[in-house]
Formats: sequence, C-alpha cells, structure tokens
Amino acid sequence: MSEIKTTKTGKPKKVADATAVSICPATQEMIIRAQDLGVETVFDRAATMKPCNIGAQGTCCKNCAMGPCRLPLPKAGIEGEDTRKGLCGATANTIAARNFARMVAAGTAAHSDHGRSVAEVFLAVARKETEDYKIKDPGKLLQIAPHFGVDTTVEVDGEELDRDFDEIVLEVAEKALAEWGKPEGNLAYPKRAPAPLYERWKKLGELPRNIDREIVETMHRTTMGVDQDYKNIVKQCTRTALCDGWGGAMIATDLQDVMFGSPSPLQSEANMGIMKEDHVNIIIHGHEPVLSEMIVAAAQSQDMVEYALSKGAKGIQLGGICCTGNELLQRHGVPPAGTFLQQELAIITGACDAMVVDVQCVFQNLANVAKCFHTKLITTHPIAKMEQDNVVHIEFDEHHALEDAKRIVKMAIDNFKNRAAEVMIPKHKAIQIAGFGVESIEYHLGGTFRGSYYTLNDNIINGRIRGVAGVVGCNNARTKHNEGHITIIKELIKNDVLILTTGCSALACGTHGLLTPETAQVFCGPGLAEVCETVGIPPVLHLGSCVDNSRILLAATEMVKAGGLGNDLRDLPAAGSAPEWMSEKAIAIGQYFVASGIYTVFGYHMPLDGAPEFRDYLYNELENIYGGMWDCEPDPIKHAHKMIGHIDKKRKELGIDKARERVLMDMADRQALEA
Ligand code: XCC
Ligand code: SF4
Repeated sequence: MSEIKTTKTGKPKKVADATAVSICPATQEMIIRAQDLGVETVFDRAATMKPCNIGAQGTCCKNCAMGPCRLPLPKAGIEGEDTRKGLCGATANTIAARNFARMVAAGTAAHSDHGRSVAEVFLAVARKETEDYKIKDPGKLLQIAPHFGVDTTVEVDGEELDRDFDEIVLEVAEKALAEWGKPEGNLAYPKRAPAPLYERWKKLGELPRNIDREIVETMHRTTMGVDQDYKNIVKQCTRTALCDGWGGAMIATDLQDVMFGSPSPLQSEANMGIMKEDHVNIIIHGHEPVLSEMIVAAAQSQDMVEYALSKGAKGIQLGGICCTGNELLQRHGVPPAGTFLQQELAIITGACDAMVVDVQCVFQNLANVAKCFHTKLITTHPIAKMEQDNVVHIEFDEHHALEDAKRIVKMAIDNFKNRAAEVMIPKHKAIQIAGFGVESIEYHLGGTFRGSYYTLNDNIINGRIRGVAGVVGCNNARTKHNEGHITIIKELIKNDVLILTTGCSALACGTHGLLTPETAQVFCGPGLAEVCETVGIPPVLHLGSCVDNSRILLAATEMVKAGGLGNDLRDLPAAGSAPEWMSEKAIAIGQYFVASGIYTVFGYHMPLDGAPEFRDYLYNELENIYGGMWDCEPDPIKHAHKMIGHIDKKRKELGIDKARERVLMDMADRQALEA
C-alpha cells in the first residue's frame, strides 16, 4: 500500500513540502490532497529516500559478481596518481564510461523499440492487413521514400512516370523495418545530416550499421573485461546514439506522421484543470501513439459518446501525460493533463475514471495510488505489465485496434458511476499553441519565395534572433518540478533565443503559459519579440514528444541548408538543454545532440563526478571531435547563460556578432525616442 507510513514513535514519516517541490499550483494542491488522504507520492518518497552517493558519482560497477565495486572520489580529490580500481582493475574512467554507455544503449533501445512498433504497424498497413490505420499524409511518405533508397518514379519507354503508390508504401515499410537488423551497409537516415557532419562520422568510423547491432555491441563492449579505454567506449556511445536520433526515433516520427498525420499548429490547453468533473476522464500515459490514436477515435465515436451520456456523464474528456500526451496534443489537440511528475496526481483528483498506459515513464506506484480511488489502471502493452492485482491488462493488437480501444473506453465509462472519493480537480490550466514541426516552422519562418528557413536565418544573421535552443526532457523528483525548464527558457527568450521544445519540457511550457504568441510581448527580448509578433508565433515552439527530438535535428539541418550560417550543425548559433532530466533516454538524446555538433547542457547532475578525467573528456575534449560537447549546470540562470555564451561564440565565429550589437543599438535608440 502506498499510505503514508508512521515511524516507530507514531509520528508520520517526513512528507514533501508541496510549495518547495513544484512551481505548479495544481501540482502543489494535489500533493497536499494526497497527504491529507494519506496517499504517498513520488514527492514524499523523494523527501525520505536519499540517492546512493557512489552511484550518483557514476563509479559503482555491478557488471560482474565480484562486485559491486564502489569507487568514491575522496572529498579532497585525488592527490597524485589515481589508484582506485575495482577487483578486476577497472578504473573509475572505465566504470563511469561503461555505465554511461549502458544508459545510451538503454535510451536508444527505448526510443528505437517504439520506432520498431510503429514500423511494424506501418508494414501491416502496407500489406493491407489492418483497416484501422490508414496513410494520412501521403506527401510525407513520398518525401521520406528517397532517404530509404526507394524510388518514387519509374522509367517507362524513356519517360519518367509516378510509381504505383502502394508499391512505394510496401517498399518503404520493408526498408524501414530492415534498419533494425540489416546484415550489411549502414543506417539510411544519417545521410540526411549536412554532408560535412556525415563525412565526420564516416571518417571517425562511427556510422551505425543497424539499430539492434549497435545496442547489442554496446552491451557486449561494456560487459566485464571487454572495452577498457573510455575514449573507445565513447565512440561506441556515438554510434549507438545515432541509431536513436538519426535512426529509430527519426523513423518513429516520420512513420507516425505518415500514418497519423503531420502536426500543424493548433490551440489547446494544459495542466490538470483540463479534467472535467461531469465527464468521463480518460488519462492516456506513456509513449507509443499507436494505441492512443485509436483511443481518440473510439472516444469520438458516436456509440461511445452516446454510451457515456447514457451513464450520466456529459461526455468523454481525454487527457495526456508524458509523451503519449504530446503525440495526441500535436495531432488532435487533446490537452495534456500533466508532466511525468503529475501522473500520480491525476488519479488523486478522484476524477480519473481510467488511466491507460503503454510503455516508458510509467510509475509502478500508480497501481498503489489507483487502489485508493476508483480509477481503473489499464496496461496495454505486452512488454509492460504490472504485478499488482488491481491492474487490468488489455493487450492491444494493431489488427483489431479500434475494437481494443473501444473496450478500454467502455470500461472507463462503466467506471464513471464508481467514483468514491470527493472529486477535487485543480482549477489551473493554461491556453497553448502546439503542433509545430519542421514543415510548419518553414511555413511560418521561411520565405514562400525561397521555400526554406531563409527568414529564420535572416533574422539570426541580422541579430534579432540571437540563436536557437532545443530545451527538452524530463522532470526529476530530485529537482523542483518545472522550475528548471521555466527559469531557463524565460532567461533564454529574454536574451532573444528562440526555443524548440519537446517532451515534458514542452508540457511544462504549456502548463506555465509559455506557448502563446502573447508570451513574446511579456518575456522576450526586443528582437525575438519583434519577429514573433510579425509572424505570429510563440517564442517557444512545441515540436512534440521525445522521439520528435529528431524534428530538432532536421530543423537545424534545414537552417544549414538555407545558408548564411555555416555548412554544418556545429557552426550554428544553437545549444541544447535538458534541465530536469532523469531518464536513460535523455542520455541517449544528449549524446546524439553532442555528436551532431550541438553544445548540450544538462541540469541537476551527471553521474560523472567520480571519474573527473572521463567527465572532462565529455565536457571539453569532445568539442574538438564533434564541435558539440556535454556540460552540466544545476543553477538555471547560469545554465541559460552557458548556452547563450556558446551561441555568442558561434555568432562570433560566423562573423555575425556585430549585427546583433547594431540591433540592440537600434532598440536603445527607439526606446530613447519613445521616452
Ligand atoms: Fe519521460 Fe517522454 Fe522524460 Fe517525460 S521527457 S519523463 S522520458 S515522458 Ni521524454
Ligand atoms: Fe568490479 Fe570489475 Fe566486476 Fe565491475 S567488472 S564489478 S569493477 S570486478
């Protein structure tokens, strides 16, 4: 049970101080309600349980049964030679690098296995084995086909004709799925990177062969007694991470767009206030939109809506959590109910009639919380079940997808009348504009004339926009919920940096009202505000879920193509950030950002401090190899200024630093005039 326990003296165990652990008022309210009801949440556990300090330093090795070998760094640092070693002789560098590599492998596996599921459904569509999924964006299919080496035209008697569409679909599906296990050659998508970047990977011997193979090789190389040169391990980290960003994740994004439609800007809302007391509330949580797409269709179907009405509800309200939430927001405007750290809290409202989960970022404690309420917790994926007996498993199969989804929706409707606890939905919610993508940025910030990112580049060159930052990633119960994301992003836009956001960072931005065009006037520097006002976009663009970080890579690639900002991603005045990261997936993302030439700063901490030499290699040396490097800065303002410092360095290298000084001068002049 998850009830808040008492200590031996009968005093309640320490619980979280709601205002100290989140900046979100809805979250604070629900933490207090949980505590009043005696229901324990992640916030309370974080208040009582300390992380292991040697693990936190990255130097605990349990890769064989002679360990765990724990190598703490003495507080005073190492004087003279570093003689710390595990039983086998593994150094702190080796242990930390192996642990790091395994995180890259796990993160890549998660994103890529998601991609594989999507590719499998796509193959079912191509083979016409399912009626429930269709191709909603044929244009996107034709656009990606050549990247897989699939021709979209045929030559007949010297004449070039369009190829049969179904034939193209089938070939793309087969080629895409082969990316996980093809026996020879290299992964297809890295070729989409700017040529100098691709050539660098090739020269370094870091082009991935196939997705599964690189993950397997990383597991092999980091097992007891194999790769003992941390620099060599980092090379494999890159090859594996490229399988994520320029592989499985990018394929997931593309095929989801093809089947479910490419997002375009839309208005929605965010935060727990989207739940409705008089509606059946279904919260969808996890990552793969394959099932949730069907839940949307089921919830909107006439028979389900009527069924809900017949049970006394006014309708069906869907709400998302985590990246499944982002996927549904981007394509259907389904409002997210919260970030990763709000998953338990959505149940604590007492109004969650069903929570449907698929894979990744799902707390096992949801089952314990659900037990205290009427909420039906439904797992749907064969690889993600829960042991608790109050959890229902409805396995989802793409061949009868809509039927499965309707079963789930019906179960939620039937549960509406069972609400036992008093319903208490926080009032807080915010309006947001979401649904951006590579294509819509081009539409808003490109010239129709040039059909490219020309206007964006132009405004970077003339200094109105200082640079671009990708701010992404999780929440972490060890840091104040949403504070890192919001403080860093506000500081960046104040300094005229345009933000591309995904994942829980994007959810945080929605929650705190940063995804509206009006934000520009309140929080932005003068240059960025002017651009946003002119083209009518928010200064923070929601690009989707975490697999959609691939959109950030492709947007950056489009910037290079549009010209004037160098010829490689490493030349761009750009930086990456994950302020509140917690998932292994974030490490995989960080590594492919860095290996793509992007300076990437993580908040909270990195598990590297026990191995300072390896840490310095990631933070400094990698810049000489990739142009991008890692960094870590827990203080949000300093974090933002590290990114701005890098952006300014790149502006200087491009010779466009003077332009910005002129723009600022213009602004000062204008203000003087206005006064
Ligand atoms: Fe999970 Fe994707 Fe992290 Fe949020 S951001 S906590 S991974 S849901 Ni991806
Ligand atoms: Fe210890 Fe080496 Fe075994 Fe790791 S691999 S647990 S360092 S003996």
